[in-house]
Amino acid sequence: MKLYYIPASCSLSPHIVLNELGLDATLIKVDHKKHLTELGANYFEVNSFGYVPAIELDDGTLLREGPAIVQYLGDLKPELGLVPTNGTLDRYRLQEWLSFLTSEIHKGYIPLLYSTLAGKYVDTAKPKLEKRFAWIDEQLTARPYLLGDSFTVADAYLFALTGWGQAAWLTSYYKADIHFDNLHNLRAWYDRVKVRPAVQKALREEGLV
Ligand SMILES: N[C@@H](CCC(=O)N[C@@H](CS)C(=O)NCC(=O)O)C(=O)O
Repeated sequence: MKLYYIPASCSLSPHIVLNELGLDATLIKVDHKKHLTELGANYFEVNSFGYVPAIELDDGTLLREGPAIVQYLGDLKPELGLVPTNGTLDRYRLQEWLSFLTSEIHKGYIPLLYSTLAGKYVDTAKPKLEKRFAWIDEQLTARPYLLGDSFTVADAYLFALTGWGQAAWLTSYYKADIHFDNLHNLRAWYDRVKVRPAVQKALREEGLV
């Protein structure tokens, strides 16, 4: 299996999941400006949209979209509990989180990352995003992970996204300076997830630590 990734982007989520599962995958870095893989191939020929993550299975099948990819990976080793069993309410709860993260948080960042183009819209978009993070903070009051007592693929996705609000290179250049200083549950959750060996391995493999 291959994972196409851009360091520190949303593809960190399936990267963490691969490591949590102990799956052996070839990591292929993509240059986000030139859309060339590190092997020199045109990435648009892999994914015509040009974005990561994408995984290529051993038979050549390509799977796109982070929320689908992490569920596919989690289902390869259900015994590790990274995804609840298909068809259960918990599984729909996971999908509820993944949908929320992809549409409300991930895409909620876009005006901040393209703040020059977005102009005054940033003034609307940023408080919306902050409100959503505050809501996540509340959800974490009584539980250590998004779905309850154990880490799931939703935590891997949120970890990739929360990193954007804190990375100095993003916050200084863009208007993505979302701070979590007053969101104590989210801060504690972030620190808890960050020390996981699979997360540390992914950060090292992407050159982020
Ligand atoms: N709908 C996609 C969006 C993925 C996405 O936005 N990827 C960004 C990185 S976080 C990317 O590859 N941007 C480069 C580009 O679009 O050319 C998903 O959820 O997987």
